[in-house]
Amino acid sequence: MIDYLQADYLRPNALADGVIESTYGDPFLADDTGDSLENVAALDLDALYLQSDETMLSLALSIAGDIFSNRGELSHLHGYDA
Ligand SMILES: [Ca+2]
Repeated sequence: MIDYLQADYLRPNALADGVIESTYGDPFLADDTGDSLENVAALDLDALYLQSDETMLSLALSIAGDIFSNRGELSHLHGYDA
């Protein structure tokens, strides 16, 4: 039996809440919008943010569309245009 639930995982200090915190600063990468695969806005990367410390690398991204508007089609929402 793998006892992964008892592992002492590192956890971020701030839980993801859908808001890109100011601590991320300026985007590491900014991308044009309107250039996604099959014009699916939920796949259209707008910006990628990174921050790190001694133990963690965190990333956040903004996309042009509403990823939740594509419920039922989420099986293909794993590619980005960057
Ligand atoms: Ca884009």
